Amino acid sequence: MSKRGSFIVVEGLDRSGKSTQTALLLARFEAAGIPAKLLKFPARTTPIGQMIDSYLKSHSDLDDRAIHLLFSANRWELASTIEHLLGAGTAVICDRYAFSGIAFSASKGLPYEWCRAPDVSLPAPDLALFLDITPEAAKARGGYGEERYEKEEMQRRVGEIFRRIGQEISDGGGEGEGGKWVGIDAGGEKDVVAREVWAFVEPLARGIEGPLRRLWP
Ligand code: Z5A
Ligand code: MG
Repeated sequence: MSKRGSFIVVEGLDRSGKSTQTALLLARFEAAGIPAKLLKFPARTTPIGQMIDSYLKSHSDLDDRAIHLLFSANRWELASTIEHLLGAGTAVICDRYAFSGIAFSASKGLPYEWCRAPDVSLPAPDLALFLDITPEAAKARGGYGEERYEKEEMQRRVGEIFRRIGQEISDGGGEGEGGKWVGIDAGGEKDVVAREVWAFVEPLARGIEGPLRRLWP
């Protein structure tokens, strides 16, 4: 039986190096001759993504629940693309995913379970890598940008919720939930972090025999 592609998600706080590491990871796959595709959420170019982009840049305002549902809808827009790629044997690397959706909205005070609900039954990653960095170290990488969530106190609350998500996935054994969750010290040099990332990804890189799981069945 031919293997499906592996689904790898990279999460983390602002400036933890997600975009840097997902790009390096894609290059690793390409160097190894393994077909892979890099996706990023929010996917800002779709119709829903454009509304999210405008909100993040504070060009428009939206109710907290409305923007949460748009972030989730943005993932659903691409869910069938993810499934087709994986089914065709292509690995999917994702720069942020549903865990960001929960962490950011719950940090604003929305109920955790409510935040999870719209993402139920999205494709579940086989591996979620959480790039762990202190807000202070993240800030030292050039300070926070201009977008609306890039504030130290918000980032601190988001970090706490990410850790709760990771704990729940680990407690549940990962099976049938969010795949396996691994925390990585993202405070080191780029190539050091990249080597650690690859050490976790490499065993899955050439594909997976089992079926694709769903988030939070
Ligand atoms: N959001 C949400 O609320 N709900 C959702 O469902 C989703 C997202 C999916 C935009 O996300 C916002 O959307 C985000 C969460 C919310 N709000 N915040 N914060 P985004 O992904 O588009 O934007 P971002 O989180 O602000 O990502 P970023 O700034 O692009 O950070 P990054 O990708 O993690 O870092 P980077 O670009 O790879 O690196 C940042 C800088 O550090 C850069 O200059 C690098 O060269 C440097 N860097 C990277 N790694 C290192 C190391 N190891 N050492 C030194 N310097 C480094
Ligand atoms: Mg980024």
